[in-house]
Order: sequence, then structure tokens, then C-alpha cells
Amino acid sequence: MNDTHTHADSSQGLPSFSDWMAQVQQRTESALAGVLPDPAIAPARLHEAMRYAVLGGGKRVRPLLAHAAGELAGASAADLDRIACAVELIHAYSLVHDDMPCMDDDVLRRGKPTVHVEFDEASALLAGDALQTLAFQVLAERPLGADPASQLAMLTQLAIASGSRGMAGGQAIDLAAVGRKLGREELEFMHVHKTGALIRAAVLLGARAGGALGEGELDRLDHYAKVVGLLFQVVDDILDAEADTATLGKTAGKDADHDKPTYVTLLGLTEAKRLADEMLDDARRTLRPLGARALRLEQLADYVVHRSF
Ligand code: GRG
Repeated sequence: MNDTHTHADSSQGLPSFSDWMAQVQQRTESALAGVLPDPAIAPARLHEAMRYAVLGGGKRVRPLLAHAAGELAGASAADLDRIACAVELIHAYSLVHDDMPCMDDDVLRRGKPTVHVEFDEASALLAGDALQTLAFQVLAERPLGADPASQLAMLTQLAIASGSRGMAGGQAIDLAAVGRKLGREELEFMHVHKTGALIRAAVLLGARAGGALGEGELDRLDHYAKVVGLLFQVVDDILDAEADTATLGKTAGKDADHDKPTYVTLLGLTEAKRLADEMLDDARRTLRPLGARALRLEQLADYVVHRSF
């Protein structure tokens, strides 16, 4: 994969990409710490498990995408913090449940023991459940976006992206596919749902929170979000095959060990990398008509491809 980081930000007097990213990651961490229940409040063990699952780890890719799309659409930083929290809470819940013995049965996540290992299975199940409902509470409990209709649309969009026609459905397809040979289309269908739906929701909720985009521009962001969602998974498969456990902070080589179909097993490493480059080009081309306003989204697509974990 070619490293083609853009340096346009320094020439425009904006913070560098890494400074911008660190800022969004920090404000997301504080916002999450603020919405998660205090472990001093009963039931303390459940609240501890929820905080353990969410805080102090993760790249925060979905919050970064929500902020980048929202900044482009003129959304307020306060609204974007809530959207960033909501998508990250859903993501964290999915990781907690995915790691459980009844699914992927993993012991390491974000460089530390998984929630069911650190706590116990029942706590992990409940923590995931409570993180999911907290996401919707965060979006619903105060006015958000331009008006109640757009707030309702955001709630509906996140519910669909997380449910049986989105992430949970993708996970069901994934579980049913273990040990089976999937074709390229079936693999894509699974990832569009399992990984892509929430990434797409992050971009679209961020964009919806601002009023500055026209219909055509929203369609463009939607295409970008779909491409980046799938690109994220192609790169995840490449990293799973190439990187070590210490770098990933989760067990490396799991896909092959579990006989899971991936882009690498389907296409081979070289072709999977070529596909990632092609998709990155598609994402960049899609953003071009939006001009300099789309800089952070372009940089994020680049980051998704060139990340090391
Ligand atoms: C249990 C309903 C349910 C869904 C689980 C997303 C998912 C579905 C499972 C996660 C398993 C997995 C490894 C998926 C591949 C892509 C992915 C989502 C990786 C983890 O996301 P990152 O890299 O993680 O954004 P961090 O830790 O940086 O937040």
C-alpha cells in the first residue's frame, strides 16, 4: 500500500492531522468518561465493567469520522461529542460481546484482558447490553441537531446500523460462515453489515448534525462512508495476517486459525493490498468536489489504510 499522507493541513494554517486526531481522541475520552455511570453508584461491578470496556483504549476511528463529517457540515462540537460517544458505545458493546466464549472467545482486546476474563461472562453480557442502551440515551436525552425530526432520524439510523439489518446481522452472517468458502460478494455483504454499517452511521450522523450540506453532498459522504467501512475491514484482514499480537493489542492470526473467510484468504495478500489502494483512491475521488472542507475525511481514509493496529 502506497504511503501518500497529505500535508495540505500545514499549508492552510490548520492543526496537523496528528494534532487534530489527538484533540478529538481526548475530547471523546472526556465525553465518554462523563456519560458512563460512576462506579461508586450501584451496581458498582457492572459500572466498572462498562468503564473498563470503553475507557483508555481504542483508536476512536468512528468518533474521528463523526467529527470530521460534522465539522464539514457545520455541526456544533457539543452535538458531535454526543454522536461520537453514541457510536463508540455501540462499538465497545460489540467488541465485548464479540470476545465472549459464545462468539469469538478471545482473551485480549486493546492490549488488556477482555471483559469476560477480567470480570465474568454475566458481567460482560450485561455491560454490553447497558453500553448499547446508553448509546441511545446519550442521543435522545436532550435536543440534538437542527430539530426533533432530524434527531429522530439520527436515532433511527443508529438503530438500523446496529441491528439485524446492520452490525448484529453482519455478525450473524460471520458466525454462520466459519469453515465455509465465501465468494467475494458474500464476503462483502457480510462486512458491509458487520463493520461497514456503524462506520457509515458515524459519518452520516455527524453530517446530519450540521445543516450545511446539500443532498448531492450528503450522497457523496454516504459513498465515501461505504467505501471507508469496507476499506477498514480489508485492512483489518491484512493486519490480522501480517501484524503481531503485541502491535495489534488483540490476538493476531485469529481469522486463519478459526478458518474464517477473509479478503486475504480469498484474494491473497498482494491482491488485498491492491484492493485497499484502489478503495483509497475511490474515497479520495469521491471527496474531491467537496474541496478543502473534506481534508480531515481524506486524511482519515489515509489513516485507515496506513494504521499499524
Ligand atoms: C456482537 C453484535 C455483535 C457484533 C460484533 C464489530 C463486531 C461485530 C465485532 C468485532 C470483531 C472484529 C475484529 C471485527 C473486525 C473489524 C473491527 C470492528 C475491528 C475492531 O475495531 P477497531 O480496530 O478497534 O476500530 P479499536 O479497539 O481501535 O476501537
